[in-house]
Amino acid sequence: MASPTRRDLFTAAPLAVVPWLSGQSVGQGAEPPSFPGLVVRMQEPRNLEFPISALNESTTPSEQFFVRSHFAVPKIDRATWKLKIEGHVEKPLELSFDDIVKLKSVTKPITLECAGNGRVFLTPAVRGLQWGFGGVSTGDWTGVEISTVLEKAGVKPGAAEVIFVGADQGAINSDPASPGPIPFDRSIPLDKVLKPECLLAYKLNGEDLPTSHGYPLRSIIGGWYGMASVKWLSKIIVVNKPYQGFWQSLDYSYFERRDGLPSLVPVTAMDPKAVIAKPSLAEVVPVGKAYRIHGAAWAGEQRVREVEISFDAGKTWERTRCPEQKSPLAWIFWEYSWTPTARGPVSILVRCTDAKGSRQSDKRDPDRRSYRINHLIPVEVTVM
Ligand SMILES: Nc1nc2c(c(=O)[nH]1)N[C@H]1C(S)=C(S)[C@@H](COP(=O)(O)O)O[C@H]1N2
Ligand SMILES: [Mo]
Repeated sequence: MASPTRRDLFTAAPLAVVPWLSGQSVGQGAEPPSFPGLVVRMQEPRNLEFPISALNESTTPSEQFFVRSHFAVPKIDRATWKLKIEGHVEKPLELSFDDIVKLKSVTKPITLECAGNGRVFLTPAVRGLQWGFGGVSTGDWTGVEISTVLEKAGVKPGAAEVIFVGADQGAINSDPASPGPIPFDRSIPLDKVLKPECLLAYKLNGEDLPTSHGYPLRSIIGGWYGMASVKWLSKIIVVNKPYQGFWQSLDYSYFERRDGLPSLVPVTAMDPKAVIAKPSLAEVVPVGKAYRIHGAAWAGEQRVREVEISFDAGKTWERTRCPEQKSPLAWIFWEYSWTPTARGPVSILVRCTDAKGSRQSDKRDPDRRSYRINHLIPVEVTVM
């Protein structure tokens, strides 16, 4: 076993009694990072939200990265663990962890957002984890391009999708229920999975994957909502027909209108979204002084074209300062210098437009069920 990561130390004890430990730096006189802590969205299995007001590094520190787990974290011994690659391939494989790290590796910053991020803002309220703005984080992921491993196995002609299976499992008893215990899994169409943003990742921010983020190996499907990136990988199955597993049919699916009829399709790429880190809801902002409003924006497989801000419920919009996005896969930080001139309540809106012109809407589309939540959410503050 590798030495415990900071996340291991952190999750080993109840949140409330864990002092802020920064691994190696403890005892070396280094300043511990200042961070308001994670928000518990579910105790067991542990699901944790990144408090968006703490946003200040474009790569989220590993111990602050949001956690979304449907089942208990599986115990895996990396020394005996194997990744199976089977199905519609010329040569089924069983790779050890050492086999995988010997392959050519890449490191990329990639943003993961849970498809239910922002669910607490839905009215009427719906079931599911009540995420605020922070079911999203960006990591520096190191691993092997999935195409490298699929090439070794030799994908047979006619392959359509690749299923990624996690080692975690359990039964979902709430409606819709699973047919008994099932693993967490997800298929990805072949044309997406062969792209360079699709990785088998074994490091987050330069260290072994923390247990809660998929140790020892997970898939990362850049540009897509988090449910596509399977943690604690155990098996990869190449299939010649679309897979309709629980996590992409009953769960994580939405209605697409085809010929005027609603048809259920799996959730895939992240929609354009801008979030405000500061000010927070109900913050008091001083009148007559410049205040730096800032936040993040991302648009899945597209680049962010612009982030705009409105102080009059969307009647007029102004551009924020927004750097050019180098890769669509990682969020960018935007900012706006605001000098409020009058006291009183102010409602702030931001909206993101992607390179294809797709823009956040002020209305919630009910066809999206409880996923893909990117309609405009005001942040109300008081100028005093
Ligand atoms: N094996 C497994 N993989 C999983 C999940 C899970 O419960 N089990 N949750 C998925 C969901 S819904 C999300 S949003 C991301 C969250 O990744 P993180 O916990 O590293 O932030 O993991 C995905 N991969
Ligand atoms: Mo998710």
